[in-house]
Amino acid sequence: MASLLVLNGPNLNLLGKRQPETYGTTTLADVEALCTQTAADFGLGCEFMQSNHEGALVDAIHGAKGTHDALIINAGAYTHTSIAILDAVLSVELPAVEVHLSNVHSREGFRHNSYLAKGALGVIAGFGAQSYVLAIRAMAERLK
Ligand code: CA2
Repeated sequence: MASLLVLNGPNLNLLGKRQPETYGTTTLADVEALCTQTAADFGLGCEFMQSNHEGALVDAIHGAKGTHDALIINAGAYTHTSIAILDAVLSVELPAVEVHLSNVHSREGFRHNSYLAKGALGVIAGFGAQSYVLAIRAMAERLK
């Protein structure tokens, strides 16, 4: 069975607990359950993790090689700053989709650049937790 690693970056552990006007009331545990169910619907395994630390995210991406077949990544604010995460994605040569809960392009200018996008097959943003569902669906098609 092919397997996905769904990675979440800094502050996403606060989802559903703070700033509901921006990020909604769905918790990260809800997002994990949705991802696990969606992956299973497509016959895929799913590991889900979150870290507030850039190096831990880099380590998780390295660890995915040989364990998982594809990456779904919401790198949070590191999307806009981290060449290290981009380099990690490029180094493992696994297909990756970048996801965001919010529409980063309708927000502040500093959220418009994504280093990570340069290593991603595509980017899905603005659909809340459904962004993850759409990303898993797109990846499932790619892995067929
Ligand atoms: O829209 C997204 O998914 C983001 O990746 C979320 C990041 C933000 O820096 C990106 O530009 C877009 C921020 C995640 C912060 O999550 C929180 C959730 C609840 C309360 C506070 C922060």
